[in-house]
Amino acid sequence: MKTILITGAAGDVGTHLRRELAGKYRIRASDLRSLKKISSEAFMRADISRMADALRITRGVDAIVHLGGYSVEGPWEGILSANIVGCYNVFEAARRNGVKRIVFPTSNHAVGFYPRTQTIDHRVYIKPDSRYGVSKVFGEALGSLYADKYGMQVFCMRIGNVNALPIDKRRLSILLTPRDLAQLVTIGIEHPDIRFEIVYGVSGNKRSWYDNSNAARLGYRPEDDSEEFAAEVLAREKPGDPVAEMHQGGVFCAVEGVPNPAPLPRRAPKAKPAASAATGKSRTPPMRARSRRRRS
Ligand code: 15L
Repeated sequence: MKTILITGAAGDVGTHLRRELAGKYRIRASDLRSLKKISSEAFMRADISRMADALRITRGVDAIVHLGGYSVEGPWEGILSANIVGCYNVFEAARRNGVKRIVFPTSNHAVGFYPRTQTIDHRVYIKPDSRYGVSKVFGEALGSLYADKYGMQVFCMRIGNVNALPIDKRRLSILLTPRDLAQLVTIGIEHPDIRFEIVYGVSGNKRSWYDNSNAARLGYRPEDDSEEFAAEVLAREKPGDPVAEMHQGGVFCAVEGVPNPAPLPRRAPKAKPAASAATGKSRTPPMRARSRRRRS
């Protein structure tokens, strides 16, 4: 069984992923914060803005899923240390420790200034919508460098919004359910031909504004589509800032700080249970109201 390191493991995305991948990989979870462990999981507390910590947590693993860092728009100092210095440290520590495979969850905010009327693929020029988006572009660029120069295998997923269900109109286009996330991450860890790839981390949403043919080429077959929740989501949608409404990145295009996204409605609609392509069975608990945290 492969050992994988998940940085930022205490965050929302990390928590979904650890649950989905439990039993499939030996998981080493790492975060700045302490974490309620899943059984048989190892936990290492670490501050990735320190190279010594990055070296310690990346030693002896087969692959890294690097979720750690700021997960929304925020002050430059925080983004600089967590997402620029921290991201560099994780790539460089992986190289020094001989870890070849990195799955890098970048973000829709690397290209958030594209208009919602445009369908974009993985080859478009970057259009970050925030300092956070710029930091994700930095991570993609670093991945490209480490692939070309040091032969690392880097799988970048421009993630939309990881959630069991869409929380608003924009998220109808960018929802990524936990089991689809797990399927994509598994491709990133296992696919034999990855050198450097960019895909979109979204479910098979009817309203998607991405041409995700690169993910499909690598075998991604999303199981979920936000559309079944569209009527309910649209019924409660209120008009927003016109700049946010026009662009894929939404409010990230219009403001200086983004509280991590709107909490789910108190009563969420029921999910249809189904098997996970990545794991054989879904470990996703029933959809329920959840609050959001700031870091992943
Ligand atoms: C992201 O990149 C964030 O990590 C996540 O918290 C959401 O804000 C998401 O984008 C989004 O666009 O909804």
